[in-house]
Amino acid sequence: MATDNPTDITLLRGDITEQHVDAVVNAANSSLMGGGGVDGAIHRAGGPTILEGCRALRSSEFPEGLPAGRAAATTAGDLPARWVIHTVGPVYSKEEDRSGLLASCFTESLRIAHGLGAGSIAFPAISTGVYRWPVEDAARIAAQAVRTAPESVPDIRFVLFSDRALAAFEEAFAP
Ligand code: AR6
Repeated sequence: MATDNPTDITLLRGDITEQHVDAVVNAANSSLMGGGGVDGAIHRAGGPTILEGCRALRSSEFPEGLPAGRAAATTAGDLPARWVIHTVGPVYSKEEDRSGLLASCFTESLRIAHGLGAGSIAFPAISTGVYRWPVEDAARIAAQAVRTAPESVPDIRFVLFSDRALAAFEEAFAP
């Protein structure tokens, strides 16, 4: 049976690019070449070295792109963080249950962060923007995933961009 991790989990409303943490998680797409939403905000605020890091990942580990549910780290450039961990959420589908892939974004990001020795990590609400995942459901999946992740970090923050997203995460993480 999975046991709860001895981590501090904080939920807050804010802009993830302003978080002083070791690792900032980016809701990227498989190309790793940037995009809109939180991805665009991270690349804008962090500067061009993040894209350079993404290009290096594409030419080494992920020539076909980063698959949904996987995660990989680059420098955080000018962000007040050490690393950006890029993960690719699944596009929401009513026909197909992709919740395992969404859960994997959280557990894989935590595994990478743990391997880097990160003490703190900030997550956005992965897949709930352009990829249309209903935020209440995404929050429930995130809560279950981080509570049972086999490898974790001591300080986990969820940085939500709207009151609605914050309320959904507060509900999902309520004891
Ligand atoms: N800080 C925190 N959260 C944010 C910020 C920010 N600065 N900006 C947006 N959000 P999305 P996805 C929230 O669309 O659904 C990109 O183009 C936003 O309100 O960024 O996983 C990628 O390149 C929403 O709740 O990511 C991919 O193509 C959440 O972050 C695609 O979008 C996620 O929304 C990924 O779609």
